Amino acid sequence: MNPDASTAIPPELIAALQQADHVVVFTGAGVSAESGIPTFREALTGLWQRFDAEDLATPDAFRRDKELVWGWYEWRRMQVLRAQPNPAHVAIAGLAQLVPRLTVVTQNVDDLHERAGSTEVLHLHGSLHAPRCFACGRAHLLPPGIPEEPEGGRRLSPPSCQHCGGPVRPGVVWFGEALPEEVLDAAFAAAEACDLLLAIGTSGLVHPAARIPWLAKQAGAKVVQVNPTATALDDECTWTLRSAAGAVMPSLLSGLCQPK
Ligand code: BV8
Ligand code: ZN
Repeated sequence: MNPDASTAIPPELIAALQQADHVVVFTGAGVSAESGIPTFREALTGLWQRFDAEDLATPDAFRRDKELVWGWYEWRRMQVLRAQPNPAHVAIAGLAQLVPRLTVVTQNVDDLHERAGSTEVLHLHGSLHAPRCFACGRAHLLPPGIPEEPEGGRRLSPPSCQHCGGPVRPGVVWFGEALPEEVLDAAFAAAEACDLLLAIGTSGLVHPAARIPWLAKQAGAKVVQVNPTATALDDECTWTLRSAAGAVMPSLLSGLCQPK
């Protein structure tokens, strides 16, 4: 049973962080929510309201209607470019200065961890900023700047690959696609080697990423969850901080800075 589902930071958690050699911070869409980036389910608003995420975030969806899918991702990329890292991203980058080693393993496709100063970041599901050709796989360089708010229905024709003329796709891992093997292996290895894993803003529904906290726990690490709502992880955690990440992560950091 989870001994402490509260927003106060248990002193034992601060002590565990002070003694940790390697911390893994595992994040989902919730860590970017306070930057104004809708979580995955919320991202289906407006034109995309009538779709399920799994209807748009798949190779078949792109084959069926590449303008609809490219329009959705360009809308999301525009939101990320307009957004700023929030106090949670900043606190996670600050935490890395206070422990011997910290690895960020994120399911998110934004670059807010990096823009907040995190340096060791593993992107399990790719990035909005790394589009590539759907046909030949070559990376595609997007024009600099923030894409204009697409007119009308937000359908956009994807650019064509300069090498083979194929359609350019978002650089994310879609449902039904394998995660990048070397990234997943590194994430699993970090989970199995760490002393403490912080799971922040994830519902823990998407596999194989959802295995990360369980691997850490099985290997003997303490697992801490930061989430305002209940998830499948609740009963597996040593501590649950029932709070928004942007509210509680700065307090965790300042607690760590107190003299031992
Ligand atoms: C694969 C990129 C095989 C795209 C994403 C085993 C069991 C069941 C299903 C499967 C399984 N194995 C595979 C599957 C199928 C599938 C899957 O997991 N389906 C789910 C829906 C059941 N998995 C796959 O298809 C994976 N591929 O397994 O391939 C294979 C192997 C070899 C060869 C070929 C194939 C690929 C999965 C990757 C999909 N791509 N993202 C894009 O972004 O468009 S996943 C996408 O959804 C996001 O990246 C995110 O990770 C995930 C969930 O989105 P959200 O719900 O928004 O976010 P999250 O879950 O993190 O929830 C938000 C949380 O934040 C909530 O709990 C909320 O309370 C909290 N919150 C809100 N505000 C705050 C907050 N917390 C803190 N502070 C706040 N302020
Ligand atoms: Zn190509």
